[in-house]
Amino acid sequence: MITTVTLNPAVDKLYLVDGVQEGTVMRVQQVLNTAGGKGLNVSRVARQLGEEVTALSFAGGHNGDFLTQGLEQTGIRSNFVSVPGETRCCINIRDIKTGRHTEFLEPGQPIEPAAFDELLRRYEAILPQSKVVVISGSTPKGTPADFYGKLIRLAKAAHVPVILDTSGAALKEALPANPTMIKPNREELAALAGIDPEDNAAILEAARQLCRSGIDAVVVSLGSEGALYISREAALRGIAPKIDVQNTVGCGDSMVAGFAVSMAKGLSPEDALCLAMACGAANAADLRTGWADPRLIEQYLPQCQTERIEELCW
Ligand code: TA6
Repeated sequence: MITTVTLNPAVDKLYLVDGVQEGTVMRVQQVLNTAGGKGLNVSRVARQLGEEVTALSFAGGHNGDFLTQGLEQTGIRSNFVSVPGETRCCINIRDIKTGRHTEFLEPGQPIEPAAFDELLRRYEAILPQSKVVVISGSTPKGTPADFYGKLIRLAKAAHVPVILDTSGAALKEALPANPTMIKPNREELAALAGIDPEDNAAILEAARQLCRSGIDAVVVSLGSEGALYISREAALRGIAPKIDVQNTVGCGDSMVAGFAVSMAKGLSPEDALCLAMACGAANAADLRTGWADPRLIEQYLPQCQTERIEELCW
């Protein structure tokens, strides 16, 4: 079983708008609501890949009910701590004319200490049945300092590998706990390391430095350019298939799901990177957020390639 932790879940709202014009009134052509926040997207795609998944999270109000019901319909075990207030919404506007996406991410309601204690209790209870833990997304107000660090240390003490996908202060604070894998995108890694996001050599070196400091693997997602997989043993560049992009939101989460399933199955770094890219491509080819149709994954998998990289050639 894969266990996901989402401290800041959301109802993801996708708005399709025919020509976004700032400062005007616009009619939305179509709305798609999905159970979201990064970890819930990971949960859905890991389930689509055939894994048993338990999603640990917080749920409040009508939005919280929408999340738990939405997940259960897809066969994911939702283990949500009830909290007062309303779970947040995140809005993703796709301009039909340009294909560009604009996102508005609400901060999420503050969470009380007792709810964190309850989530921790449930986490410790399901850890022994977990093959992999995935911790994803931003942290809501009220998150105890080093909460991600604590989750990582508990998993590692139980010999369960942990993937951490977060950014900013939450990422920086959790790094000393040495998650098994992290998956920053180019900008997130550059912000962490204080480097230019366009400087490929610096990106590579920053990923290598993180591996030297104790993280087993650093995956840098590069959008349509694919991804890098850096560990102490391997430095790989993944080349993603060319597709007709419908929705870029949730591609990183879909990649994380691919890696989580690969870890659970013990796949090689090359195969894991290909599966992750195929999941990301399947998400991008679909309007739904955090949705990777297994038929598309199968179609894209043979089109994914990896190559070993040397410092000078990337
Ligand atoms: O990765 C996409 C996404 O998961 C959206 O579904 C949206 O809910 C958002 O990211 C949340 O990100 P955050 O970092 O605030 O947890």
